[in-house]
Amino acid sequence: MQEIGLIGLSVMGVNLALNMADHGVKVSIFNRTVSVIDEVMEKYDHPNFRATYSIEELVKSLSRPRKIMMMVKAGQPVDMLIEQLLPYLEAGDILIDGGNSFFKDTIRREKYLSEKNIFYLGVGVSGGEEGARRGPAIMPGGNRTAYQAVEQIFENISAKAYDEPCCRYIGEDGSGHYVKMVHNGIEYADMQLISEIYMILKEIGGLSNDELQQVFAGWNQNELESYLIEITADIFKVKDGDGYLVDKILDKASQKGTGKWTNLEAIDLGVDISVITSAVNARYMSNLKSERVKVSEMLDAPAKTLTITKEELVELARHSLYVAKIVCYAQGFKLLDKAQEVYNWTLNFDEIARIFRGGCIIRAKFLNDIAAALTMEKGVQNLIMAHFFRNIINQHLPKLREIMTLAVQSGIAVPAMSAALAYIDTYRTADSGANLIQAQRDYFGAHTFERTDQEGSFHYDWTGINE
Ligand code: NBP
Repeated sequence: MQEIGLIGLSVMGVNLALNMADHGVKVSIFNRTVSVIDEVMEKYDHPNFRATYSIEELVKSLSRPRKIMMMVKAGQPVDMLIEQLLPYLEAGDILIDGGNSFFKDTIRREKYLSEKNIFYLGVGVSGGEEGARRGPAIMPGGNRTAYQAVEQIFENISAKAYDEPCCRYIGEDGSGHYVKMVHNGIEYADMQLISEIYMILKEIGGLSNDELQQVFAGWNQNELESYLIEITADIFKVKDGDGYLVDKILDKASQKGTGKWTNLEAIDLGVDISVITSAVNARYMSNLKSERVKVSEMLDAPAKTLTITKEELVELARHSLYVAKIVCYAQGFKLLDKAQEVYNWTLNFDEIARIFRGGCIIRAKFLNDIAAALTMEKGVQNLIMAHFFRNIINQHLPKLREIMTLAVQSGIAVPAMSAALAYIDTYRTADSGANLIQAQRDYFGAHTFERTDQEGSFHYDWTGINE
């Protein structure tokens, strides 16, 4: 009998199946378009694969309790597949959704299947094609006991960071998919921050692609070391004809929706994730290419002025990017913190940081520091308050201010960087301007206000002041 069934043989499914098979797991494979099954068998011919040509055949090929992983397009396909599988499943079987499903769908499906005594695991998988093949980061959510039946397989196939598997049980029902969603939100923000720094260096500093390649390769040797910085350095190497490929790529960024989910969710929960929000907005704006071209001819741009040396600009950029990245991860963890309260999960933040250290798109050296800070200062309300990070922010914040000034004076759009700076300034402001907002609310709507010098709720008859 086979140990696990995998349905959905597109990019992620095939590579995860191969990864499992390479780790000695006997995998039954199935795909809705059955010709794909033969193509996969022909191309890979793995001794641990068994091709099955119907849902029934797939289920019957598996040892009990059956473990079936779905790697299909998120949304309706998952619900349809569940209904197709249900007639063949028995109590105790374990159905796993490894796609990017919306966590509320996962909560609903888990409840629906648990009423039928079928376990449902919502598992976030990150790392794209290469990750799936060589070792992804895995974020499993659902019934803990059921998870133990697949824990060994998932830990074996996952990426390893510092000899630890990048796979830890996250929590109940939709928590694994939630953490994956927040991971993707951070990913959007991280990419936007890098792209803003690229524009500053290119437009204000006048750095060539060769110079940019060297800068990013150099940064990948220090505190900024990460997958996204590494691939950015690689991108600047690629020539195309007489120029570089990067310069010929249309500046319209696509998205599949997980960044939008993160933002909608943060708004619902009342958590400020402004860096992630700016990143999603920047992608929307990037798609207004023809309008942007028109407006570029209507509105004057300021002269780009570099008042420091190129080397100094690169150093400012390095430290500013680091501070902005800290804010973006801090916002992501703040959202997770609120989510555990709202959805009744117990999330282990240092473990989540450890998962992110390998296999996934946001893997970065400084996740070690995040994990260490969250371990040493358990319960810290915000990563920014942790000793290690507050020291870095205090040290480098003036550089972020300086580079923002340069960008603003030169008319370079830096929405995510400035959101990071604004978040810090808002967060470190003991006395904000919200007293005035409360006064306005009370003025036009009698919404009442609290006072700093007295307990209770107050209303003032503002309309009487001009009589
Ligand atoms: P896709 O997201 O492109 O989905 C294609 C697969 O879904 C095919 O196997 C297709 O079968 C199957 N499928 C569809 Br569409 N509708 C179906 C239905 N009603 N019943 C059964 N199967 C159906 O594949 P992917 O890019 O490999 O991603 C798989 C999952 O992993 C997604 O949820 C994705 O968001 C997530 N993910 C992707 C990445 C990535 O880098 N691509 C990374 C992390 C997570 P067919 O061949 O018959 O059309």
